[in-house]
Amino acid sequence: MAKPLDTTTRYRTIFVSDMHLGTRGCQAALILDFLRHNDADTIYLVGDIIDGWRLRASWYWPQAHNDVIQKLLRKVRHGARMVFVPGNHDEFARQFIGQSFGGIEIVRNAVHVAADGKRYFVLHGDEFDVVVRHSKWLAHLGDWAYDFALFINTHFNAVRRFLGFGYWSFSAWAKLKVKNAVNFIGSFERELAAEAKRRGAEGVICGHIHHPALREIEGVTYVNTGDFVESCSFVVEHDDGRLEVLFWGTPFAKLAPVKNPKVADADEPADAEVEIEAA
Ligand SMILES: [Mn+2]
Repeated sequence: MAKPLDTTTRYRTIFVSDMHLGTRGCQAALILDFLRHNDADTIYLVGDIIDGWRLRASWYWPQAHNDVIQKLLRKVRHGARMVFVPGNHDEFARQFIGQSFGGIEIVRNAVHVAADGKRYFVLHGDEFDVVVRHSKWLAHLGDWAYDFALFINTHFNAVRRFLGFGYWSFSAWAKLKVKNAVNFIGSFERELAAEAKRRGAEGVICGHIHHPALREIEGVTYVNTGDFVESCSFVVEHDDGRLEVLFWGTPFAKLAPVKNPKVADADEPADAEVEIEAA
C-alpha cells in the first residue's frame, strides 16, 4: 500500500469520491499525498467532494483543502481528463451540469467504457438511497445523529447515574444500528446493480455509502469507490480494463497496519453479519 515517496503510479482511470472537503473529518493531507503519487488519463470525481451541507452550517476551509482543489486543477492542466459527478453533499454543483470549470466536466452521470469494452454506469448513488430520496431533513438528521448520540451518551448516563440507574450502553445501541446499516447497504447495492442493467451497462460505479466494494450482483459488476474520510479508498482501472479497489493509508495507519478491512468479499453475501463501525 505505502509506496516509496518519489514514485507516481499511472492508471488508465481513477475513480474517487466522498472526500468531504470543508469538514473537520476531511483527510486533506492524505488526499494530497494520494494525488501526488497517483495519476490517470481520466479521473472521475464521483460526488461529495466538497461538503456544501456542512459548509452552510459553519464555514471551515483550511489551506490544505484549497491545495486539494489546486492539485486537481493542475492534473487537468497536465492533460488529465476530469469528470465531476456531483453528489448530494455537493448538489450546489448540479446547477452547472453540462458546463466545465477549469477543464473539469460537470455531469449528472456518465458511462465509462473500459479498455476491455465493458460499459460502466457512473453515478454518485444518492438517488437510490431511500432515506435521502424521500426525506432530505431525515438525511441531514442522520448526518448529525452520530455526534448527537455520543453527546447524549455522556450526559444521559450522568443523569442515570445520579438517579441510581445502570449504564446505558452506547455500543449496544451502535451494534443494533450496524445490523440496520448492513441491510441498508445490501439493498442499496442491489438497486444500483438493477439500474445499471436497465441502462444496458455491464457494471456500475458509485460512492455515497462510504463502503468500498467490487463484486458481482446478478450479472452486474457493482463497484463502490468507498470514501476518503474513513476508508481512504479509491478504484483504479488498469490498462487492460481490470478494476481494483485500493487504499491509501489511513489516519490510524501508524497504530496498526490496515489490510482492506471493509472490502466486501466476493463470496460473502451482503446481508452477512459483519463487524463494521456505525457510519
Ligand atoms: Mn453522498
